[in-house]
Amino acid sequence: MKNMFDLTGKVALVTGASYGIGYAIAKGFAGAGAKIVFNDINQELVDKGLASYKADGIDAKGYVCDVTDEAAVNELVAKIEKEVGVIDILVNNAGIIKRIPMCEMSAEDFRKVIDVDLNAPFIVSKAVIPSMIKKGHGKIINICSMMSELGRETVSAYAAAKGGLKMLTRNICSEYGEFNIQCNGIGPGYIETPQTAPLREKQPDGSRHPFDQFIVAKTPAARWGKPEELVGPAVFLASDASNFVNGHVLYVDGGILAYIGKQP
Ligand code: NAP
Ligand code: GCO
Repeated sequence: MKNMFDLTGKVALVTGASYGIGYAIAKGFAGAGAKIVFNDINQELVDKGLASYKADGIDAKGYVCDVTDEAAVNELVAKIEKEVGVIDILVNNAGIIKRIPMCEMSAEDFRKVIDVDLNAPFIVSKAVIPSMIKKGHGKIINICSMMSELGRETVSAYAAAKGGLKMLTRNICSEYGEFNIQCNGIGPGYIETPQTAPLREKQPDGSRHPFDQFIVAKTPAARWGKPEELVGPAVFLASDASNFVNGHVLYVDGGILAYIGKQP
């Protein structure tokens, strides 16, 4: 069983992995034996990530790269292949969210979210697939969302992107499965990271944020998830244990998608 989940000898690129979900997944991959490579949008974040990986005893390599810049991504992949090796596992994790009511959102802001959360996974996947085909195997994991399935107020761009990312996942599966490339998604529920910090802020009177209370009532586990709880599913989808799993989105949500919500 252990060999089935072993990532020894594999090169894993996790985008936007200086902290948050990407960092937790990369740390978990390292624990399973993978060589970790990550990028982030600026040197300060890359340095912050490198310090964290080092403190955790992980010899990661970090690069500055904006995942929406196709030329920069192609240069990044070529540099990784030269300095580390062919990428065996790609996690399209980098992402942003803008919480703005749709009719107040500018088209520019809408496009920015689509660019990072949907166009970038296309760009990075397109950059790594040719070498995966030559090598005879590859794993691509797209970090989707509850919003790949559900909408809510103020997240129109994010939901459109994450819904598209679910279908991009299925299409990469369809187009490249014959080359022994498995492309799956992970759909985290509500996870405690900087991205969701505004939704969990204590109120001036010390009470919990209304959205925090709402999510706890909507989640059978009655709590937010932790980034570390995505590691097991990610290692599964990155390992030989999932060689016949393709085009699937694995929701790691404490049961939200199965539950109507606790009666007030
Ligand atoms: P996060 O804390 O905001 O981290 C996202 C990372 O991506 C940051 O390091 C960010 O750098 C980086 N990034 C953003 N734009 C980038 C770009 N253009 N190029 C390179 N790196 C870029 O987010 P998170 O909560 O860890 O979420 C990670 C992924 O999980 C995202 O795709 C998110 O949509 C998804 N997700 C999160 C949750 C949740 O509850 N937290 C649930 C479901 C899905 P900066 O600091 O410069 O922005
Ligand atoms: C929001 C949250 C969510 C989470 C995640 C849920 O504003 O609703 O940010 O979108 O980030 O995507 O799966």
